[in-house]
Formats: sequence, structure tokens, C-alpha cells
Amino acid sequence: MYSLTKLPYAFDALEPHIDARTMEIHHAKHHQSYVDKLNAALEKHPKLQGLQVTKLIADLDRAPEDVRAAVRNNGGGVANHDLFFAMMGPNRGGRPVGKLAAAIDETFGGFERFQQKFAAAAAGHFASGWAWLSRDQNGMLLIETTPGHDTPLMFGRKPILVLDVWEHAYYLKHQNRRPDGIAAWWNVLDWDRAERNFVG
Ligand code: MN3
Repeated sequence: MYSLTKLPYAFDALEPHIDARTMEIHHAKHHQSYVDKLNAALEKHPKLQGLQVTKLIADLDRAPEDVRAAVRNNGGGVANHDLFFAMMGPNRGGRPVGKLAAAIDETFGGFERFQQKFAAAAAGHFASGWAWLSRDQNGMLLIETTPGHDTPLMFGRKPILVLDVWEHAYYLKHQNRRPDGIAAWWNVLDWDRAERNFVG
């Protein structure tokens, strides 16, 4: 059985950038529901329950056809939220560090250019989904977005940064203004974790 990963900080720890009510509903309701629905989908497939959720969704062909869509949606929901919540924290933000900082400079021509490109991709993604900085199999960085709860892991790429652009991630505070939610997120982003994702 999968279980909800605990938040490593309090619901109000990301204030004023991300409000406590949004964090509480996002984690205790939305994230929890993906965990519950994933468990329900795998009730009749106990072998799959032993896999790490990132392994489960990286190889969807392993999931029987009758539950594959449910595993894709809810397994993706679990894995993406696990990473998203783990990569934020109080007293974070700032700029990339280490090898990732150098790779961002080289690939995008500087951090500010990268930020603009990433924010534009995230803001421009139609409907629900996620924005990512990923590393492909050749080690190259790329910005991409995915619909629903799809993840670069499904395409053999490694997530380095992840941003939730579903309305539930920002609507209470920012309503229709997704770009404001994106701008707030940079202030809580954990670049040390991003560096570990990149070099790991
Ligand atoms: Mn979400």
C-alpha cells in the first residue's frame, strides 16, 4: 500500500509566498486522494504495490490494462506531488547552485533567461498539468510541460525541478492569475535539492 508522504514543514511555513490554506487542501485533500485512488486501483494487483511509485509510472506497460489509466493518473499524482512538496521549504529561493547553476547558464544563457522561459512555459500550459526542468538521456537540460499528472519519467527523462500548474495549486490566493502563483514559487524553491536531483 502507498501512503501519503508527510510534509517536511508546517502548512503555514511557506507564507507569505504560498498560503497555509492552499497547502493544507493541496496536501491533505488532493495529494491524499491520489494516494487513496492509486491504492484502490492496485487492490487486485498486489505485486505492483511493492514498487516505488516512480518506478511504477516510469514503466506503465507493467500495469494491467484495466488499471493502467488509473495508475497513470494517480501514480503520477502521487509521484509528482511527493517531489513538488519536497522541493519547497521556508527560507529557500535564491539562485541555482553547483553544477546545475553552470548547466543552466550554459543551456539557457543565464538564470534570469531560464526563469523567464520556465515561467512562460508554465503559464502557457493549457489546463491542468506540470512544468519541469528535466535532464534527458544525453545529460541535456530542457524545459517541458506535461498534461494531467504525466511526468518526464514516462519518457526516460529525469525531473530536476517541478511546478504544479493545476488550479488547485494557486486558485485560493491568486484565482485566475497563474503567473502570480509561478512568481511566488521561486521564493520557496529548494535549489540544493535541485542540485542533488541533477548530479544524482
Ligand atoms: Mn497538485
